[in-house]
Amino acid sequence: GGRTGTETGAVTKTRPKTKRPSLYRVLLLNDDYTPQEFVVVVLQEVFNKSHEDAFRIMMHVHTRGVGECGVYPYEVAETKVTRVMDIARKNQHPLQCVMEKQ
Ligand code: TYC
Repeated sequence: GGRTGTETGAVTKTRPKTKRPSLYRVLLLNDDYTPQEFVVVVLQEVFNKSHEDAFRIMMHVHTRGVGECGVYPYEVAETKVTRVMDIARKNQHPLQCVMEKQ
């Protein structure tokens, strides 16, 4: 921590104010039309998952309706959501990806 002199000459202790970035969960939503293998490839490419982990996450979303792809600082999460939505739209799949504060 630091020490700061005040007007009166008193010396007060201060805390180091290094605020950690807020974290956001990136979620994939199920739908009836996006092919399973497409979702697996997206999870591998955008979220750097192994094929095994990607398949597990895809099946979780498929059966439960929603699932977590990862937890990231705001800007990283936002970029991943945008990448997923762009790839889905380009391939004309209705796949939805959202983020929420953890
Ligand atoms: N439910 C889709 C199907 O049966 C597969 C799927 C899984 C779609 C996960 C979206 O986020 C998703 N083809």
